[in-house]
Amino acid sequence: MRTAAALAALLLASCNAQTATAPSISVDNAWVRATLPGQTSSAAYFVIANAGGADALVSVTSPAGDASLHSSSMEGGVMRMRPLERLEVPASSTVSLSPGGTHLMLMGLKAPLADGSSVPLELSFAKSGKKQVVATVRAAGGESM
Ligand SMILES: [Cu+2]
Repeated sequence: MRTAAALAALLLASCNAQTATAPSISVDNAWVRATLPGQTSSAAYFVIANAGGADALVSVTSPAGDASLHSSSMEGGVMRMRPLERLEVPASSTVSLSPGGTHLMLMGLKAPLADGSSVPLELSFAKSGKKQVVATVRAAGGESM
């Protein structure tokens, strides 16, 4: 119930924020966690900066595997991940995907992701259209996704 209420508030906020100003989106610091032997999923992180009007990230695809947006939250001391249908990017804001928070899940990886290699991502925004991003693969500690 709390989630539904929060989502409703978010949708309302994004409607109110809608103006004639076009969004101005840039995506930086994209990286993907390197896989451990036998691991077929990973997560990608990046920072979306918006210097214009409100937009939303609606989907992501990658040739590396099946990409989907997830949110993470602590519930009773357990980290839970949930699929996210869209990620709102409010006007004049910066939205960060980072370990322990919102992330891009990569499942069914076709090949292991080695430290130093790169993974292409195609981000689709509701208003700004598609953006190509290259994420660097980094070996990172055992923190949660
Ligand atoms: Cu996830």
